[in-house]
Amino acid sequence: MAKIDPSAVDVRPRGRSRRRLLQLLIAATAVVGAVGLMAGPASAAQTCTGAADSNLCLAINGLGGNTFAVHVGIDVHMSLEKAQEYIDDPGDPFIVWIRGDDSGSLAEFLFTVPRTALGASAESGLSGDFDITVPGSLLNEDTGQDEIRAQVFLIDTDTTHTDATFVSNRIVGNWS
Ligand SMILES: [Ca+2]
Ligand SMILES: [Ca+2]
Ligand SMILES: [Ca+2]
Repeated sequence: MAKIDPSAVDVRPRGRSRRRLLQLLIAATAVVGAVGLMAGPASAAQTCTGAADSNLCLAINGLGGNTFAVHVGIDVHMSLEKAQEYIDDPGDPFIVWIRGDDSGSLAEFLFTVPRTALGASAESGLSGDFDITVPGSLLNEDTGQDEIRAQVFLIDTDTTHTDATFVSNRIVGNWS
C-alpha cells in the first residue's frame, strides 16, 4: 500500500470541488425530480407561476391510502425591509386557500392550508410555505375530473387590508 503524506494533501481545492459537486448533484436532482413529476401519475404534480411580481407554487403528492400532501410555496418579490415589516406585524401576513376551478374560474372554497415557514430575504422578498395532509375527498370538487388552484392573500395585519391576491396555476386530478 502506498504511504500517504497528509501534508501533501491540499484540502482547500478538494473542499471547493466537493461543494461544487454537491451543487451539481442538487441541480441534477432538481431536474430529475421535475421530469419525474411531469412524467409521473396524476398523484404527484407541481406547478409554479414564475410571475414577475411573485412565484406561487402548488404541489399535490399522493401518500397512499387516499391521502394527499398539499404544499403551497410563495415568494412575493419586495425589499427586505418591506418583507420584514409584514413579518413583524402581529398575525399571519398570508392566508392560503385551496379552491376548485370550474371552467377556468375560481370556484368553491375547499380548505385552508396552514403555514409551516415564513421568511424575508433580499433575493426573494417575503416567502411562505404552507402544508397540509388531506383525504382525497377534500380535493373532490366535481363529479369526475377535479381542477384545483391555490389562492393566496397578502394581508397587512396592522390594518387588515388585503394588499394583494395571488392565484396558482391549476392541478388536475381525479379525487374521490
Ligand atoms: Ca372543476
Ligand atoms: Ca367544482
Ligand atoms: Ca372528482
